[in-house]
Amino acid sequence: MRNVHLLGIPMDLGAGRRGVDMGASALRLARLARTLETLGHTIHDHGNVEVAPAEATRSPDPLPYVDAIAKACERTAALTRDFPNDAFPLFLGGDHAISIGSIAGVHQHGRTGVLWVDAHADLNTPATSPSGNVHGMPVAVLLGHGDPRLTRVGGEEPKLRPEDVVYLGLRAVDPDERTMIRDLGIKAFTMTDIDQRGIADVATEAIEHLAGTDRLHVSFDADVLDPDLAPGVGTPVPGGLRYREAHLLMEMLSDTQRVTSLDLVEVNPILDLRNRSAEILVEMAASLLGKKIL
Ligand SMILES: [Mn+2]
Repeated sequence: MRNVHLLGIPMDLGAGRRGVDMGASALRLARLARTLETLGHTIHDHGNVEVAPAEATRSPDPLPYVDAIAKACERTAALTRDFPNDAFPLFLGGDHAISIGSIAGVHQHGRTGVLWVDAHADLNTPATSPSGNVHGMPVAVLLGHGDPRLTRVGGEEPKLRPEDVVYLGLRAVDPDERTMIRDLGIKAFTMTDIDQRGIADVATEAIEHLAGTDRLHVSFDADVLDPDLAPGVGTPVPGGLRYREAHLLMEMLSDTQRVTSLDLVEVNPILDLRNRSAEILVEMAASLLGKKIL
């Protein structure tokens, strides 16, 4: 049983569409804490990190919200650094830029491998990004590439090594990101791999690839799920993970007993249907934290 430390980061400054700042509330309303307590875990809810509202922080910078994003991520990293070493931090986004802070924080507790479960690679830099939205950049930032105001969150050093990152569920990758995945040698499993090999086989190889790190962080973007299943996401892409594929991945990760922290990001209640997407993400967290069918 784990000491689960919840931290909300109600931020939509990295996204192109507004509303994912309400994702943390939606996940709490979907009975996240109660569900995990029922499994026997102890919940420590640290509330939400302060995030400046978009209207108050927009600047003429090419990345108009970069200072506010950096500040919220810095706060996230600092709080996480102070969690006990055996804590299981669970971060409630917010858009995916929050992972710049969450992973900078958990990395202070040991070398961290990351399973990036996402339709997108989030590997753009300001030079390559078609949109300029920071939620498309967190993996690049954590590897040490991009705007220095972001790469230095939680310390100057890169927080991740390319060999410690695995993508799962990719299906919308920009040309420059494709080049960067190849150049850096990042392990990546696309939806095509999952279609051809099955999720069990892919999950097994992903987990094996990340066997060498002290910690294992799962960064779960709601848009990895098929939009028919989870419509309440900022950037829906057809052809995503089905219900049982996603659960089996979580169950297999749980069985390894190696996962030490989790992000749940990109739930957009404005686009959702009766909080369905948040409820599915709570189910995912439960499966990752030990919920079994039998
Ligand atoms: Mn993402």
